[in-house]
Amino acid sequence: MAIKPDKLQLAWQRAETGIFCHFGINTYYAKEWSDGTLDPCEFNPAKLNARQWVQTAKDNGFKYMILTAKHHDGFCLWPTETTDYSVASSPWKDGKGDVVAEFAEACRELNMQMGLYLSPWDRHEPCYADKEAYDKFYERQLTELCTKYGELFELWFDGAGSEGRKYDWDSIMAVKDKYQPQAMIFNMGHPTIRWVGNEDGLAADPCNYEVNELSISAFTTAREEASRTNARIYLPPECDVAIRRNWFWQPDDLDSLKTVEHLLGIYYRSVGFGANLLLNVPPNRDGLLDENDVARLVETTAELNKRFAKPVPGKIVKQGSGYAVEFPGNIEFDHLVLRENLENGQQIFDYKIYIDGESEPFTAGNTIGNKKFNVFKTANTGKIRIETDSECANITSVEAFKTGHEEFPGVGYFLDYDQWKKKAGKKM
Ligand code: FUL
Repeated sequence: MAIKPDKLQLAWQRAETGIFCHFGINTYYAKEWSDGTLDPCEFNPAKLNARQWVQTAKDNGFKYMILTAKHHDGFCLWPTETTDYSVASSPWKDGKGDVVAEFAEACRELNMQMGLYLSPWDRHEPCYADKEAYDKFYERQLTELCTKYGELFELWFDGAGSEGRKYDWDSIMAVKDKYQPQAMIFNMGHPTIRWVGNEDGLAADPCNYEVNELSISAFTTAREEASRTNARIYLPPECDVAIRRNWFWQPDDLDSLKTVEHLLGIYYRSVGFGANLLLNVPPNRDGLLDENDVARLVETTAELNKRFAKPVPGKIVKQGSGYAVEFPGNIEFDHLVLRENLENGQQIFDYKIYIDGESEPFTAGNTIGNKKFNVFKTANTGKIRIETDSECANITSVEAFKTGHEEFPGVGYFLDYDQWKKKAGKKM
């Protein structure tokens, strides 16, 4: 029996894409990780405009955003009562500013679903060494974030640096359950969604929503139980990836800004493989998204819109474990986008697609899930047949597209990636 997702998980899966914003003290010292000793005197995003972040995400079709309220260095983007290592000790707005509040307000105004990242690992806070004291400290920080800024769509618990550390997740999760019961929980505590297992933004086929273990970070092979009972649970994956080499804005990594082809490849292999995509586009030292990153996003969106502007929906008639799909007349198409009804859990693990009357499939795959892209040499027909391994499944939509792109984008990159993955023994 497949495990059923709850309504919140389904809504999260339907959101499909989010923008990640890594911003903090690191932004001002060209660092990716810092140890909690960097002086807040450099933090001064004089032109900070969270509306620009949110409008950019919205204009490019992203449905949620996540801001690093506190990264591993412990520096807080809101004036917390738990520590003075925060914006309150910076020159920005004479220590009276609150980045989380500005972000929350922009999300509210522009109707964007908002999420926050709160690193469990804290390299500044002296009480981190005292497990019990730190659990309380962390609960207080989470309480502030859960009570002061409105409704949260997702809470991001990054496992990096926490390998082997046991937190009192029952108490920490009680804070979330009390104040933000609807928020998705990324990967730690009592997770409702999971890390895909790499930071390249890539899922794989099959893309399984049911698991009983997960990797907490890229720096350990230790796998944690997904649930305390070790039962299989429904945990759809989120694929996080940075638009450049680094997560925080850096002055010297523009050369690594991903190409349109690369970003499309990531989209095909995350959203197009049934996972969510969380693309990091970091605010710079002015407190604005970098114009180069924004321009690249806009180009990528334009290409996606061009490819997927004109769906031809198929009429679906279910026949046992198969489906007869009829288009309005003979059409040419090189992409098929399928969706499965997930209300009763994930059901399809093998499918083949045929031109009606033919015995050899022209495309095939494993899972369908929230969304599945199939890319192939241009087909020309009005009728196709889909065979699956599940009688109780329901394919809810089949859309054909003529994109003019028969090649899976970024083929070279993906071949290399697969080889790299094999070598590194990565599991996705
Ligand atoms: C990792 C962190 O160590 C990186 O700095 C970044 O935040 C990334 C999203 O997750 O685990």
